[in-house]
Amino acid sequence: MEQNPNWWKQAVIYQIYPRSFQDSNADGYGDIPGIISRLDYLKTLGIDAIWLSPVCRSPQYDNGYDVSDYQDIDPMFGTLEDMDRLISEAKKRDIRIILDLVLNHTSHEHPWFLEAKKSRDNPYHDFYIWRDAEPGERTDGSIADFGDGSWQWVPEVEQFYYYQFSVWQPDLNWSNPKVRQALYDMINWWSDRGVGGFRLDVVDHLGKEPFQHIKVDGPKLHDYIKEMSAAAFRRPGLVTVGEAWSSNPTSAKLYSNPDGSELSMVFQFEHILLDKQPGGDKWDLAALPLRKFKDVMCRWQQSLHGCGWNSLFYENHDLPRIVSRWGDEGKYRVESAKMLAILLFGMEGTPYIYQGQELGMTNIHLGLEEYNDIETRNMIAARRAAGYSDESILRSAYGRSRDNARTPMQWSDAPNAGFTEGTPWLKVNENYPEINAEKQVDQPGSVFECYRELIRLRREYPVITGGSFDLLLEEDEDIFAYTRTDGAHKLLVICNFRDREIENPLKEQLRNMTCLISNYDMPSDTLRPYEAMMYYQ
Ligand code: TEU
Repeated sequence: MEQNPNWWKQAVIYQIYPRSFQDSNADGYGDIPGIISRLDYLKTLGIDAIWLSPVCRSPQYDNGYDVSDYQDIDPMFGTLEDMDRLISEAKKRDIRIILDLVLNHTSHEHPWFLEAKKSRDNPYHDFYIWRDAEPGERTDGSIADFGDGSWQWVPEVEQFYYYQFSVWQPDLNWSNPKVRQALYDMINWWSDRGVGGFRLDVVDHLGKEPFQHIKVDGPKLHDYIKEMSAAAFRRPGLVTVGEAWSSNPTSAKLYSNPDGSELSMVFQFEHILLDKQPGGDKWDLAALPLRKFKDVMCRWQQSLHGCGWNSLFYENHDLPRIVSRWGDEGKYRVESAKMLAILLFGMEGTPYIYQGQELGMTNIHLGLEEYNDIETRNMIAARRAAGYSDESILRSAYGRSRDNARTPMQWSDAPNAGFTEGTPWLKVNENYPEINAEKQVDQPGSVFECYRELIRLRREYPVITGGSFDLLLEEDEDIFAYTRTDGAHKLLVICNFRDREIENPLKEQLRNMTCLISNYDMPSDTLRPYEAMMYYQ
């Protein structure tokens, strides 16, 4: 694999949220030695690379997406030596480590910011984005809202700094070449340590123009990415994936241009944004409109074929559990978790599995006071102030809170699911005696074994990597079916999204094909609840 610079086109990437994966020192937080102790589990699953959510030093206001030292490990997770050991232990198992780079902003405790706010002529002042007070504007330190994005007053310099996420995450000034160079140097320092790739947090925000109210897709964005790529991403085999909520197939072709001038691929979120009320935000829940979902996936598959590259995912540390979201977390949990997996793994692109997805882990019911995530807490406060009932707020949090993904990994039926011998930082889902890794590894019929087999199939059948995509049964309200075709072979995937038995309009077509994987034991002419099949010829 080392020889092939595009290894990531056949690869499957596994995301670890370190604070929730495996605790090794009983402090209730997952850590790097804990990850090392679970590498053999990941090898059994068959993944090629691990995307590690941020482990750099951070005051953890946004769980590490607020970095105070890019070149050190947060003591919560271990030391730089632990990180070096993780890289080498993973390498022994042919697994690469992908670091999460938060380049849009730093923590307010980063030394650059501590310097920047000392005086207007400090050499680091220009590392951030400042504006003077307007005449008559309150300057007592309160948060001022300035249209798009927000500004926070700093008395020492009598100016506001700009931030797009929390007030503890001041935005870096990307128009300053010194900022960009400092970041590129840092990236190269990590590559020299043996890191195999990078996930770029909110990459579409890097070209922001706060004074023109532009947050994403700024005019200089792609120039910056090209410059960064030339300065830091041209190492053989390095994989890069940008998080780009605003991307569309046109911009994704730039980001993932096969000439390698920008990134390997981006995460796009068009499918993720479908199940909400029109005009509402992510907390205003709605069912998944299946036909729209099919259209969106089909458009991305076809638009990037041959001229870009997709990443394939449903879950990450910001999103709810997919089986609770688009499947059935009750009676048909196993069937629907596998159906969703089969659907995604037949597509063109690089699949990502978020920790616990391979077990069919579900959302968690927390009390309103138990939510930990900053985004959820802000929502609860805002909706209470706006008069929403606690019941409706809870429903939104259950459906969409980022904490759903952040509950500890369920390893076994031991106390705290085998995650920690201390008190976990966030509650373990109480379904862990039922849903855990120990119960699933090597157990025929488990969700884990389904993912393991899907990973194996991607390696064995080139049509999955390279075939062109065609949607079948476009108008069907219940079935998602498609083919992948290359010169020699055809793959056909058919999935029933409903919890009831329905006709299988493709049954004749399947007669001459071989079944590679399905989620029911015995064949049937109908499609049973959440039935999914992948056929080949
Ligand atoms: O997320 C970017 C982002 O836009 C999120 O705020 C997203 O809208 C939200 O989580 C959806 O629920 C990235 C990281 O993935 C996230 O964890 C960080 O909080 C954020 O950037 C700031 O760094």
